[in-house]
Amino acid sequence: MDLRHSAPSPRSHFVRRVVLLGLLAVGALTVLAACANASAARVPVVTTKHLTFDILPVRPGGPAEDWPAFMATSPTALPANTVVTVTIRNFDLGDDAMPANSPYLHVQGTTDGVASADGTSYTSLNAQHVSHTFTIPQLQLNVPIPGDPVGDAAAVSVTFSFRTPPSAGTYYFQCFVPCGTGESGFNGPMATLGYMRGTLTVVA
Ligand SMILES: [Cu+2]
Repeated sequence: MDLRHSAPSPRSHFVRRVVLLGLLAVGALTVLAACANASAARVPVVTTKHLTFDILPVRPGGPAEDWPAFMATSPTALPANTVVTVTIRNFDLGDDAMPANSPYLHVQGTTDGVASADGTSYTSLNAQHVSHTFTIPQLQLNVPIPGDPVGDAAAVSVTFSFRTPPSAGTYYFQCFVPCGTGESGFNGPMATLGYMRGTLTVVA
C-alpha cells in the first residue's frame, strides 16, 4: 500500500489553509456587504423646510453663452404635506419684459397669497420689471422675481412659502420669463435642467 497519499503532505496542508482562508474572506465580505446594504436602507433622505436658491447670471462651469441658473444652496428634497419657506437670492438683476396680461406676473399658490422682495410684500410685478419666475406648474405655484431697476443692489432676496403636496414625487420648477436664448428667449437655459428649470423631490 502506498502511504504517500494517506499522510497529508505539507503542500496539501498549505492548499487547505489557503482554501479555508479564502472561504473565510468570502464570508466576511458577504457579511460586510449585508451590513452596508442594511445601513444604506436606513439612511434617511435629507429633507429641508427651508429651500434656498441663488439665481446666478452665469452658472459656473456652464456653456460659453451667458446662461443664468437657479443654484440650490440647500437640499432639494422636501417633506410631504409641509409648509416650506423658500428664499431666492437673485443676482441676475436684469429685467425682461413680459406681456402685460401674462399670468406669470402674479403671485399664485403661496400659503398667504404673497411673496416678499427685500422685506416688501407683493402680489404681482410690473410687466417691465420681471427678471425670472419660480413656477411649479404641477402645484399651480408661481412667484415672479424682480430685478433691480435702480441697479445699485448686489442681489434681491425673495421669500415666500408654500405647502408641499401629500404625495411623494418629482416636481419640476421652471422660469417663465423669456430670459434664455433664441428668438423666443425660451431656448438654452430655459430648456435645460440645472439652469432655468430643475427638480424638487417630495418625500412622503
Ligand atoms: Cu429666467
